[in-house]
Amino acid sequence: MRVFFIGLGQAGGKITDLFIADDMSTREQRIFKAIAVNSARPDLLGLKYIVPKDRILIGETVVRGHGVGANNKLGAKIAQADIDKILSAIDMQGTSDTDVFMIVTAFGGGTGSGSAPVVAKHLKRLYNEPVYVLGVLPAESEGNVYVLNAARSMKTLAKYADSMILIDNGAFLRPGESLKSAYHWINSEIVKRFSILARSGEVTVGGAVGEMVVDASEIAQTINGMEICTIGYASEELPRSSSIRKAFLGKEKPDQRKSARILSLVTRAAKTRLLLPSDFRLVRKALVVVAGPPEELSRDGVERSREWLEKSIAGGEVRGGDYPVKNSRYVAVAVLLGGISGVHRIDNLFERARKMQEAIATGLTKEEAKKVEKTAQLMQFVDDLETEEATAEELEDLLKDLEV
Ligand SMILES: Nc1nc2c(ncn2[C@@H]2O[C@H](COP(=O)(O)OP(=O)(O)O)[C@@H](O)[C@H]2O)c(=O)[nH]1
Ligand SMILES: [Mg+2]
Repeated sequence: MRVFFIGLGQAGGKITDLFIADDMSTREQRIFKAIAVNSARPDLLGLKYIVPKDRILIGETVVRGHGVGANNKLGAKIAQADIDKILSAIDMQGTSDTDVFMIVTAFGGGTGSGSAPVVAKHLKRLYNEPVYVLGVLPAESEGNVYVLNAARSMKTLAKYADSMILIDNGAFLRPGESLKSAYHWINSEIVKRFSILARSGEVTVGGAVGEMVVDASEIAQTINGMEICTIGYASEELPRSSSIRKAFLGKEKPDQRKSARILSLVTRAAKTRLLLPSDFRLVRKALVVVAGPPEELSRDGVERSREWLEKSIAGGEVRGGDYPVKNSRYVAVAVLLGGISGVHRIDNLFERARKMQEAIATGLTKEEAKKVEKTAQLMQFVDDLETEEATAEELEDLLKDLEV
């Protein structure tokens, strides 16, 4: 799948930069194009792989290269004012070989979250290709201004974008790890996962063509019209081959082993390794891509994984394919889930955004609103008291502590 990335704001730009780095690092033909758009000049200067002519500064007459802070209403306005600058930068690179547009942004900030709906609207107006969004949600620990930004941006994007692939910034934070120090590996994780999906079907050199490739239309069939999507991933390092190991494994049926490995990776990816934590069973469609050295790929493994997903998810529409990578020492699977419902994180985000908006409307200052919200937020970590009648065992339990 040939992708034109439009990286908006700081996080969007950094993630897009990594997609281009990833594209340059493979021996395959280049399949990614990109521009980066920002109202903050220093953020654009920090990019490494997107060439300077493809870094677009917007809102210069208004904020003079200093950014819009976390004001995404201003972000939307300056994107609208400079939309021609953005569109012509896309047009100059050429879009005749583009299968999809991918807007990449964090939802919490000002520039990216504000400009994303504006850019999506105009891309839909001008092009026939699908317009997707890779969007980073603020972590649960981040402030309410970010949360309100995210809610506004996502609500508006739902009108224009064909689908949103979501990442929760807090999803894999290890205890004690700061969010800032995790940015780089979160970004790499996003790029690694989406690249596997995009590259299956584009392998052209090296002779290793996938047995079952996944093309842009299959990805489209999985996520088009699905508001909320995400990606799961799991991988296993292959043991180094040695004559000793071969002697030990001599009696095993290798095909069965390959197939079982793939099924177990797919199960892990879907159950516990989603970029947006959610219940994989409440999903309408799915697509599996297995990447690894050609000799470790297994059609049977992909088929069994598809069957397992078909049985497990609510919708039951599942596609699958592979992506041979010569000399790779890993087998990895990426699972794209389309049409997720009942996501606690999203409901919680819109609830917090509503409260924040109400607080602002009732005339509280930002500081006061923050205090109100902080208390509400802290409360949620404390258990409620049981107000129902106690059962005999509960009562006994409670009396134990009393030492009477
Ligand atoms: N995953 C990730 N999140 C980031 C990164 N930089 C900032 N963020 C998050 O993005 C949000 C702020 O958006 P940012 O892109 O800085 O704002 P903008 O430049 O105004 O669009 C917050 O939720 C941050 O936690 C990054 O490099 N990676
Ligand atoms: Mg920032």
